[in-house]
Amino acid sequence: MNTIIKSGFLFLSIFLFSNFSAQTKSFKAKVEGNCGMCKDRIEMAAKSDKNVKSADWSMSKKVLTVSYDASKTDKKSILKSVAEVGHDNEMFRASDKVYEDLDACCQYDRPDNSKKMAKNADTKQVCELK
Ligand SMILES: [Cu+2]
Repeated sequence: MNTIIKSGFLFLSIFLFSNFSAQTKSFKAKVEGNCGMCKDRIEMAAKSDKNVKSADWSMSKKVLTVSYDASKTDKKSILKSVAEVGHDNEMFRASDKVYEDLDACCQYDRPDNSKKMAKNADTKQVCELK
């Protein structure tokens, strides 16, 4: 009887622990882009983080919805990966070089982020928008 209770507690604590350690959260973020190729590129970039469970970019709304393990990664790091492949978003601006290397159909109208950009922002690098 005692062992059954003990193993029951053990099972319960493992169950609770695994539930606590995997904190699935989600966010929506504005991400610039144009076409189906952009959609693939944006979603691939988000999913390159293995702690991202799902990523879906809406072409009509220009909004990326991500669900991720909040104990291992965060919105900032995911959106940085998205900017690194050329897509400006609400937290980061892609480098001019990467943007210019996108296919012509993917070169979305760039939002004017000049006011938000750091003064000495290097256009060869991803820039965090303040
Ligand atoms: Cu595109």
